[in-house]
This record gives sequence, C-alpha cells and structure tokens, in this order.
Amino acid sequence: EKAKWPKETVDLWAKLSKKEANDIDTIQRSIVHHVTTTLARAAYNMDNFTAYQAVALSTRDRLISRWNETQGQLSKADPKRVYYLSLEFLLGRSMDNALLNMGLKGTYDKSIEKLGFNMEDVIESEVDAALGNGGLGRLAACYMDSLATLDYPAWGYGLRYNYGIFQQRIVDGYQTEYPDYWLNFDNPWELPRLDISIQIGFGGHVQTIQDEYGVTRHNWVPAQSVQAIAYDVPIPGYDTENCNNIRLWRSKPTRVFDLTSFNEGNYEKSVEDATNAEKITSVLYPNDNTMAGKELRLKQQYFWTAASLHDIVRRFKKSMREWSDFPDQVAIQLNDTHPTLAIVELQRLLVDEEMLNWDDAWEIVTKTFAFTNHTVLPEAMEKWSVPMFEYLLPRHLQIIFDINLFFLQKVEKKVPNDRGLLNRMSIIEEAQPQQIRMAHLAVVGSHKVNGVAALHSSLIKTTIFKDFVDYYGEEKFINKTNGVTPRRWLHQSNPQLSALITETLGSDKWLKDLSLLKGLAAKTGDAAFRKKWMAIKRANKVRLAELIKERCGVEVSPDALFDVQVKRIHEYKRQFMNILSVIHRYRTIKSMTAAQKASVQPRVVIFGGKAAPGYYIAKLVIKLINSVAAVVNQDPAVGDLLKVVFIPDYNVSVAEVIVPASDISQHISTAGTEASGTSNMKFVLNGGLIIGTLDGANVEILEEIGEDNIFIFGCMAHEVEDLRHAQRYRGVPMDPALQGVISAIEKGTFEDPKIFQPLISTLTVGKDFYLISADFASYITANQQVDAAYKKQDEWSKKSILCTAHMGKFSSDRSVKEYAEEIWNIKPYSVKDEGYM
Ligand code: CRA
Repeated sequence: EKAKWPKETVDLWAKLSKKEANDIDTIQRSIVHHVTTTLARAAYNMDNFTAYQAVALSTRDRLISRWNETQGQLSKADPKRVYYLSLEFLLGRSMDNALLNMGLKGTYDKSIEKLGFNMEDVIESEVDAALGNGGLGRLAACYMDSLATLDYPAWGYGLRYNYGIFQQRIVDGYQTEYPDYWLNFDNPWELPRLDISIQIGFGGHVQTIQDEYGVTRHNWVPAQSVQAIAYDVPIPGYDTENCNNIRLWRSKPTRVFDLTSFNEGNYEKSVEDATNAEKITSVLYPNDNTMAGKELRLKQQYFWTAASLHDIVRRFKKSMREWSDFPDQVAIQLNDTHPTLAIVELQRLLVDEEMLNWDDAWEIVTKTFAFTNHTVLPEAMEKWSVPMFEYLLPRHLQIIFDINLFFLQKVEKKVPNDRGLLNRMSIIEEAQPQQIRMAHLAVVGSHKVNGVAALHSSLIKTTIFKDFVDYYGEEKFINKTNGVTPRRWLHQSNPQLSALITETLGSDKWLKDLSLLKGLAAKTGDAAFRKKWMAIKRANKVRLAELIKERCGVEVSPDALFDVQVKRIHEYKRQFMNILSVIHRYRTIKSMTAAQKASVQPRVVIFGGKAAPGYYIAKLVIKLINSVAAVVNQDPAVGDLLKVVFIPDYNVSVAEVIVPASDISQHISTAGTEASGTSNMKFVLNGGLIIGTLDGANVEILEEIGEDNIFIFGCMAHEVEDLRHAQRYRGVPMDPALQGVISAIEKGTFEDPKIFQPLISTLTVGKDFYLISADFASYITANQQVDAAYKKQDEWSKKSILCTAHMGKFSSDRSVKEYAEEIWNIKPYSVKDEGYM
C-alpha cells in the first residue's frame, strides 16, 4: 500500500514519526498531556496515584516505540528466535525498571519533582504484576530482562490471569487469602492486541480418513472452541534499544452467546458457556512445587501452548521456508513440564494439518524443544489421568500413545527383554486409572534437558532421569545454574550501593558484566570504604524497620542483626526449624543472668512468604511464627535482644526492600530438596551473608565466595537417604535441645498447644522426613557462629564486601548466554536506533 503513496505522503509520515527528544521539557509536556487528556484530570485534583498513571503512560509511549522498532527490524531480518514458554512470569512493578533500563530515570525524577511530586512516592502507587508463585516465575522474569539486555531475539509466552497470586493477610496469626485483582485499574504495561485472536478447540472426537494416496489421516473435530486474545508486554533491555515481548493469552468465548441456546430461550446456558470460556485464564494456580491435578489447569496448559504454537508457526510460515528449516529458525524452551503439551501440539500440526510424515515431523519437534526441570519433589511431578485427558484432548492422547510406542520400541531394541525398564521409562504409568507422566514426555520430546544448579542437575541424572541418561547418553542432560538480574536486584533495589560500586570501579560497566564486581575485593582493607559500605546497609535496614513498623506494628532496632527468611512456606524449606531455633534462643535468653545478657547479640528474626491455600501444615507454621512473635516481642526479660516478625503479603516489591537490608539470610532446606534457590543469590549480591545447607545453588555460592564468608551446616544430599532410613528403622532419639523446645510449646508457652500438635507430630521419631532433628544441633551452632562473627563488625564488613565481589557468576546474563550458546543456538541481533517512533 505504502508504495502507492505519493512522495509527500511518505515524507510526511517519516517527519511525524520521528522520535521525540527526551529532555525535561518534552517529558513534562507528555506527563501533563496524559494528566489532562488520557486521565481527564487537572493539577488541582491530582494525587500520587494519578501522578503514577501519567508517568506510567508517558513511559509506556517511549517503551512502545522501542518495542515497535525492535519487532519491525526483527521481522525484516528474521533471525532464529527463542520462545520461552512459562506459565508464570513474576514481573513485579514495571515503571522504575523500565525507566532505568531505558536510561530515562534521572530525567523523569527531575521532571516530576518540578511538577510537585516525588518519584519514590509515585512508584509506590504501582501494583505488582504477580503472575507467578515464586522462584520459577521470578526466574522467567529475570531471564526476560537478560535476553533483552543481551539483544537476543526472544519472546516469552504465558497466560494473562485476571487474578495473580492471592494477597495474604494475617488474621489472629493465621494466613487468610484475598483475591489479587490486579487489573482493577488499567494496566499501562500491556498492549491489547485485539486483532490477534486464535481459535482453540477442546473435546470432541477424532475422524480417521484415507487421503487420496491411501494414507490414513486423523482429523480432530473439537466439540467446543474458545478464543485466545493476545496481550503484549514490552520488556526493555538495559542500555540497548532492544525491547523484547512477552505475549500473554486471554481466553474469551468464541461468540458471546451460543445462538442456538439463546434463540431457544435458554439464556442462562448461553451465558454459562461464555463464562466457562473466560474461566480458563481467570486465575493462577497458587501451588508452588505441588501438582493439584485439576481439569481447569490442564485446560490452561493446552489453551496456552496451542495458542503460542499457532502463533510461532504462523510467523515461521511467513518466511516461506521448508519445514525442515523450522529448528534453524525456532527454539522453544519449556519452563518445567507445564508446557509439555506443546511437543504434542507441534507433532499434531505437522502430521495432521501440514501432512508431514511422522518421522520427519518428530525430528523437527525434538530439534526444536528443550526442557528445564526445576524440582525433584515427587509431589510436584505432573501427571494427568488418561480418561480426563482423553475427554479434553482425544487426538493428543492418540499422539502421546504413538510417541510412547515408538519410543519404547527403540528402548526394547537397545535393551531387550527388560519389562521393568520399559515400565519405568514409559510415558504412561500403569495405575488405576493410567497416568501420563509429563516429565517423561518432556525428556523424550526434547534435545536437551537441564537442571537449575550443579547439584540439582547431577541429582536428576541419578534419580528421576537415571534410565533416560543410560539410554540417551550423558550429553543430553546438562546444567544451567540459575541467575538473577543485577539491574533489578541491585541497581534498582539498592541504588546507594549501586552508586558506590560504580564510583569505586570507575564505571557502571559491571551492570552488564557482573564479573567486574571482583574489583571490589581489593577494597576490603580500606577502612573508609568499609564505613561507606556499612552505612548503606544501615540505611537499608532503617527503611526495612519502617516497613516492619507499618506492616507488623513492631518497633525493631536497625542496630540489631537482621536475620531474614523470606520464601514460599514449605516443609522442605524448613521455616519450622528456623522458628524452633528462635524458641531455643528465647529460652536461652530467659535463663540468663543480667551479666550474661549483656553479651548477647541482639537479633531481629524476619519471616515472610505465602503458603498454598490448601497446605495445612505450612499454614500452621505461619501461625506458630506469629504466636511466638506475640510472646517474645512483649517479654520485658528479652527486650531488644530478640524480636520476631512475620511480614504479611511477601511479593516482589516487598522483596526489593527486604533483600538490601539483610545481614544474614536463611537458605536451610534439607539437602537435595531445593533445586537451586535464587533469593540466596540476591541477598549475597547485596552484601548479605547467608546461613545454609549444602543444597541447590548454595553449593556454588560457597565455591565462589569461600567458606569464610558463608555459614554452612547440616547433612549432605548423599547422606539423606541413610539418615531417613536410620531414623525410621533404628529409632534415632530426638536432639535434646529440640526436645526442650517442643516441651515448651507443649506446655503452652505460645497459645493453646493443641493448635500445634499436628505440626509437632511431623517431628516424631521415624516421621521427620525433612530431618529437622538430625540437623538441629549443627543449625544452632551455625547460628552461634553468626552471632560471634557479627560482633566483629570490621571483619563482618570485609565478608560482606567479598560476598558482593564474588557474585559475578550469578547474573542471569551468564545463565542466558549459556542457554543461547549451548541449547538454543541463537545469536544477538542489535536493533539500530533509526530515530523513529
Ligand atoms: N519452586 C525450585 O524449587 C528454583 C526455582 C527456579 C523451583 C527453586 O529451587 O530456584 O524453581 N521449582 O529454578 C519449581 O517451581 C516446579 O518446580 C521453585 O520455584
């Protein structure tokens, strides 16, 4: 069309779509423009929230022009792209991050200050985008930041839930859940693409037909269909023009009303069908590391993978390439087993709709997909019951059975006459009813399988995927240690420390090459530097103390040692062990003379985290923490020597305040249970020391920062099995200190002991699955070492600096680069700033 335009029209477009300048005057105009037009407000009736909206809209304009430019240039160049399929993207707030990444933060600060507002207050008006449960979803967000920063052509695909992770309030010490309707006010960080709509089928039956060459073809005739509508979320890179995309799908009814029912006067039924369609993307499942097995969850997974694949295939087809080129243009990463149906859907599209033969299609599929495993916990392994699956996806079930048949035939050929092996490796578990093992399907349909930390990746090779390693060989099973983005988790959340690092290193290059932090190690001998370093930590603690006052009503001293455990509440993460040790500490202090108390290191123990709404024991742990806090915090015999707080509604934006303020944080899972952990990396990056077990990424953090700068305790992963066995069959007695603590609870020191009985019985001999009793003594000792070390403030400050200095490895830039080079085979493509909107 454009070609037909006269030159003056073309020139006019070019002139008018020139990018606006980013000077203060232009930015102020754009903000005021949004206040007076988009928001229909005026200076005299504006609050911080309106200011936030206007600044957000002005930021969004700039974001979208970069996004548009990036996507336009990428369409033309058409390099190989990676698609990151994740049911969760835990993005948190966007505005501060977008301004920092685009290099506009300083200008916006000044612009709004002159307009009578303060950026820090304005930022607080933004609600978190909380479309994730914890580590897995936040990892996806960090990876998107790094992919954009490193100029990799990458898209995320996910679901646009109407309700994110629930909001947690504490009532009488108990967790209560409230819906997170985050879209209550318009979401400026998304671009509704109402023009992009895809039909997704469910149910129905499969027609078998002979085509004109006598080949049997299968044709799925779904009974229902829903529409997938695209919402695009721009992800700007740091210090680059590149701006990637996360496409989130929303479900809508195909036609608003089922016209037949409507015309027959059955209005209710016609509305019900519409509601059922909308339900698919209504809510995020609030389980972390556990599988609920609900039909609606399976619908979400198919809806999302089918829409995403349709989109990916459509983009590929525009290039008019051969199907065999598909894996040279497209890499798809499966973030856990949640998107495994994408493997089946691509096989179906290629065989049923594109008429490829099975083997050619399967080769394309397996070259395209790679799979990340995030857990070894049995309760998290996804399985779907065959009857339920068949009802929703009859053709996909046939394809899974065929994939399994051909796979098992090959296994049988390689290892003849081993029924046990076939049973163990089969994608179908022979239970009543049969179950589809999604992890096996993901392994069989991918060319690479990775774990998320060195220990985890080696564990999966000897446990859940052992037979597959024997069959495929070692090369298919690799490690990609997790990472976190230093932009959000240091530069944005700890601006003072970021500034000190930049000043010390002489440039801000470390923000894109985190290994440069090692330059800080030379400064440990510089007393003036140490003083600045610790003053920043203290300022961050003051800020956290204010948040604690506001949210918990408890006054804490920023001079005490801040001890933090914030993460999902889970038995394997052992918050229970932490609070039991706090009770031990409380009892010890109570038994002291005044003279003895004088040498006690004051400590504030800070907890935070959500429990899955159906996880009874985890919710009791929250109750116990709050009951202990209530007693300890008002005990005059203890005073400031010990305070305990539970910060409600832990989320990304709260983490941004907590992480920079910790002196010590706790990563104390039973060895072999935490795949990686990522908050451990964030704390150490901010000069916080950690106490932890030899689990997940703690092992590699220890390797990097050295044993003098970390407090390690407890049993090792290879010992766990024997310990459990000994406990069960040889009746190992409970640790005496722990016994004392339990007696105190049972005597009613903290509310009615009946409440906590179910919790305590998880510790009775033979049942203590997470080995709290086995690790308790060494845990107490490690905590005493923390106290002693913290008293030597000079030494502590050196440790703190060395922690930050040696965190280079844990940038998500490093992780993403490894994925790109060793799994996806993609190259950076840098967008040129052509000066257009
Ligand atoms: N719950 C692991 O438990 C890991 C993250 C990201 C988890 C964490 O140790 O850091 O993934 N596993 O790799 C998971 O979600 C389904 O499994 C997590 O966040």
